[in-house]
Amino acid sequence: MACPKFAASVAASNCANRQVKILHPSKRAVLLMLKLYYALDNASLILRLALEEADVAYETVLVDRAVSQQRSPDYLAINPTGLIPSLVTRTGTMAETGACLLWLIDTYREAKLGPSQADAARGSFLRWLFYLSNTVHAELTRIFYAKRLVPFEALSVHHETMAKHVQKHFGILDRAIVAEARLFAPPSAHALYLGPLLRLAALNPAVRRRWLDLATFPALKGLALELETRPSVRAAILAEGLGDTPFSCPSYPNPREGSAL
Ligand SMILES: N[C@@H](CCC(=O)N[C@@H](CS)C(=O)NCC(=O)O)C(=O)O
Repeated sequence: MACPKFAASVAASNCANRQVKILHPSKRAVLLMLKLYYALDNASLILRLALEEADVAYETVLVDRAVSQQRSPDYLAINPTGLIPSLVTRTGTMAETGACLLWLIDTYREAKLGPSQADAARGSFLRWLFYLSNTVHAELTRIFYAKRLVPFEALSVHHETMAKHVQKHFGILDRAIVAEARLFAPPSAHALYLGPLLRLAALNPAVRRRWLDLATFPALKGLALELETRPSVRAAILAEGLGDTPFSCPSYPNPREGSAL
């Protein structure tokens, strides 16, 4: 998720996925399979990993951020927040990464993305899922979108403050991975969420420098390395040009077609 600075980079895609024109809901034909609205190296990567883990048929629709397609009337009809990802299912259109993950967890039980409602670990699992979604992910985006949030002269202080916040969250998660290993072990949705968040954090400088040292968070680093051995990640690497170590030692994507900005 090479967020800032790469918005305008539209290279020839080696992406294996079919790209489909965004259609207004009223024009859509009956859906035969899940449809992921994505942009290369955006938060949609999290759902791509979950779909791959679930081994379910899905198609992808590129939301072309180079032309701000996420703000087009047709995309806003799918997701009024104008954010990526969105997921079209046979029971309706969804958005918000955490909500989509929860739906996938409960719909594709055999994928073991998370505990069932009957499992005693469900409460703790949900606690961390919501923390990832409403705190860690949300605060990370305040680093990427700093220019939308604060005036130019406040950027530096804003970056420093938010970087400290996110580092504190990663510290909490580093300890939780050790204390509640079963909840976080791949293919847990937590792992699928955390890998791409680590990538986002590593590739997006706060105060014009890389600010995240994964060596400081050994459990997170171990989780990233374990994740990278999974076929779901290999499939995502192929589709989005993420390089061999997309989470433990990320580099900017090739093709650099998308942006989280
Ligand atoms: N709360 C949303 C956040 C998703 C998000 O921030 N998506 C970014 C890409 S990583 C986006 O769509 N940005 C487009 C924009 O802000 O215009 C979720 O959990 O799905």
